[in-house]
Amino acid sequence: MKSLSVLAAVLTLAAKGSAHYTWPQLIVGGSNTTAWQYVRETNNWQDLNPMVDVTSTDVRCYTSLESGTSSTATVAAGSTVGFTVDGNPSNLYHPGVLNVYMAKAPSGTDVASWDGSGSVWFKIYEISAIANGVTITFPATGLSEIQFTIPSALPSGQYLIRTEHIALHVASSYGGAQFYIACAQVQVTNGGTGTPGPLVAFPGAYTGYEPGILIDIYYPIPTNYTQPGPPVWPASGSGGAAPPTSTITTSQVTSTTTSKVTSTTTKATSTTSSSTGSSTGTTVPEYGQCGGQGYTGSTACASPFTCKLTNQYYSQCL
Ligand SMILES: [Cu+2]
Repeated sequence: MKSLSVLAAVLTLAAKGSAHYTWPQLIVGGSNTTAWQYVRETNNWQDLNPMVDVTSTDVRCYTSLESGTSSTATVAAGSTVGFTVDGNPSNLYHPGVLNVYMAKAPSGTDVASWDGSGSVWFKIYEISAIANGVTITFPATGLSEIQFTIPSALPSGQYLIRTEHIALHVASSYGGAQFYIACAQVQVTNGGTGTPGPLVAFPGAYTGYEPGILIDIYYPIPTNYTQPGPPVWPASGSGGAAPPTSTITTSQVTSTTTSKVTSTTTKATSTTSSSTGSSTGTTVPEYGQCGGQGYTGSTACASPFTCKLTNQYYSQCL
């Protein structure tokens, strides 16, 4: 009972969410650009809070309280770009899924003065969930940046690139899914002759009732997952790098096969130790992630903090 009440308290804190994240930096040519230089400053640039109303215009770029413009970066079709995650901690620590969309500014319209309205958005990249009938895992969890390819078939021109992480930890009631959104402005050069699609509008693409948005990811554990939004363009998937599914090891899956949220309190150590620690030489600062299913970073907290379990997907240095 004691462990259950402690866990409930932790989950309540997590749901209130004093710490979330944003996408301030566009990554161009492998380098991080200045925060909010090419990414439109979002409403949550200071408080980091998510957008939760998919019927709001803010589901587009989340800029209603800001200027909604930035500088425009030049990127070549076929090149790799990305976004960094900033927050407390600076990674996608909530379990959830990721989509990246683009939209072409109408000819004659400077993308810096374009709001992205209309059925103009197509998806170029996604990191979905993996449900195998026993467990569900979220490979995007814990990423401190994402990188993806501008499709080489994309025609040259000015575009918005919209990234969204849909956090699903409290998504079992309508409006519970948390959208972490940002839009960057780019000028695509050396483009191709493709016709991107299917096209969707924001708002419009989501009702909030999609099975991948209105979902209890904990119990009963979903046996399948449907990624929100249209399929990735181009259909071959050549437009995006493969999702980091290879980081899900057999031992991690095995270690969670019997888990329910209410029974994982004593499993923090086994879950984190089964992660493939890629940076075990470093210590994690206060509030940083130190464990969880799919997490591959350091599990050692900086003194005097210790690694505390939030849920099967997230342990934090406190
Ligand atoms: Cu949060």
